[in-house]
Amino acid sequence: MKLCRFQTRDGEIKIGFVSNDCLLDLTLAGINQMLPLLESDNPAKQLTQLSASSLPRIASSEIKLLAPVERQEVWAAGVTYLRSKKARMEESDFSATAYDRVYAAERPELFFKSLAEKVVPTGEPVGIRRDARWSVPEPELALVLNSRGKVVGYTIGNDMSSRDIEGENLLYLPQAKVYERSCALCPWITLAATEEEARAWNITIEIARGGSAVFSGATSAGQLKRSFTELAGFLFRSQVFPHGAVLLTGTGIVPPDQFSLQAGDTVTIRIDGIGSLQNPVVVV
Ligand code: DO4
Ligand code: MG
Repeated sequence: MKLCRFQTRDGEIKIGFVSNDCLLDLTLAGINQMLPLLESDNPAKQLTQLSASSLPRIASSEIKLLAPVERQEVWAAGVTYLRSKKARMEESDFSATAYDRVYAAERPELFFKSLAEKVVPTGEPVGIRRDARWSVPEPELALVLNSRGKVVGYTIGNDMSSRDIEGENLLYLPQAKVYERSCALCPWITLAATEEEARAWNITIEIARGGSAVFSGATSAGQLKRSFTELAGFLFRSQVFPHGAVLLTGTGIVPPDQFSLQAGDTVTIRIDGIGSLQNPVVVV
């Protein structure tokens, strides 16, 4: 069961619901925003109680899919897969112990990634910094959390990163991670999946240049070292999110060191159980 936000040809923003492979407009059911729905402990139950047959079907050619965030802050966890720890320790002698320690520590690395209004939807360009030499996408399973820190759904995030800036000095992390067009989210929020089900999903990425694949990689969400409740619990410690939050859970796929994104590349990320996120790349 999936939810989305979409824009009609006359500019209206609406909430959609995928039922039996059909996209249904939830306006007639009185649902004009995602947040109140995500605030209920079981949005999927609320949606199954709707009479889907009475809701208008939407043709995907008639609408533009938006990022599935309204006022949520987007945060990210880091160094949660062995692959990410290894790559980062190689990228920086200077910070290698910090990555090693945080992978093993009780407290995870969590950092602010984006305001909702800055999130890039599928189809629109993600950015590589003009002052970076080494830029990569990070394909990540993202947890959709309500204001009580409960995981109510899942989406796909791309935590675009400047590896040379991060590698030069860990204090530059906010510049390596938070810049124009550095965060993209898939349009779909999958509801009603347990942590056990979500950990069985495969995560894949393909980067195309001039019509050919220049990098592809895969992992499983099951390789994530920390539990979803652990990550959400730390994010909500001494912190409030009145509109909920989206938490990217870290990357388990890192391209080889000689690879850097270029303007004109296309990044496609897929996660079983959710769908796909595809963005061209521009220099910002
Ligand atoms: O420590 C830097 C960021 C790590 C990260 O974004 C990841 O592992 O996905
Ligand atoms: Mg990341």
